[in-house]
Amino acid sequence: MMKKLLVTLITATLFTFSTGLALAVPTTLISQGSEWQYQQFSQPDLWQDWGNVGLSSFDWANATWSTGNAGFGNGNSLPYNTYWREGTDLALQKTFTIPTGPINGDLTLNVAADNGFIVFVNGIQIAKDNAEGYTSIWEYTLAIDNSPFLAPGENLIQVLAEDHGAKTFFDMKLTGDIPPVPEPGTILLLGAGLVGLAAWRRSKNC
Ligand SMILES: [Ca+2]
Ligand SMILES: [Ca+2]
Repeated sequence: MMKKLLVTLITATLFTFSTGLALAVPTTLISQGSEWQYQQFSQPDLWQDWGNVGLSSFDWANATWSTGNAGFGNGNSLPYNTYWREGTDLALQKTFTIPTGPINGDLTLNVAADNGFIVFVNGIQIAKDNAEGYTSIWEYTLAIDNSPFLAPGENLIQVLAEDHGAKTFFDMKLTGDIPPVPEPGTILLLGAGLVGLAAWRRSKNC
């Protein structure tokens, strides 16, 4: 009778716990319209040597940061929150928090950019593209392998955005499947289950 009860309790506990881990929920790590630190610049003009543009193309350490919400743009084709002057480029940075780890599978990066963008996370380049013509929400949908560069806690994202004339725009969104933090009740139940399991094994060995 006691053994049956323990086995039921352990089974229920492990099922609850594993179900909680498996049901990762779509989580927005960076949302559209987020607040960023940014600096506009025209030297160097990223477009002049786009193929070689990388993290070191901008002096991040000595930047003069302003704070503004995406989208960054001009004109009125896409509504924007922060003015980005034609013909200049943008450096942007912000931190985002991964509440638990690990993430299940790839992240999804959505970008709207006129004309080009490069994204770095924790110093590693994860995306780069450039196109003529205006952009749209979302012109780019990219699968980003999460494993090499992301960690639970605070992560740094940096972006170089390029314009080479007329209208400008930049905004992005980063989403992923994040396992929920187990509820305290689940942890207690798991603890009780493990204690029960230990007691049952002890009684079997006696
Ligand atoms: Ca430019
Ligand atoms: Ca443009």
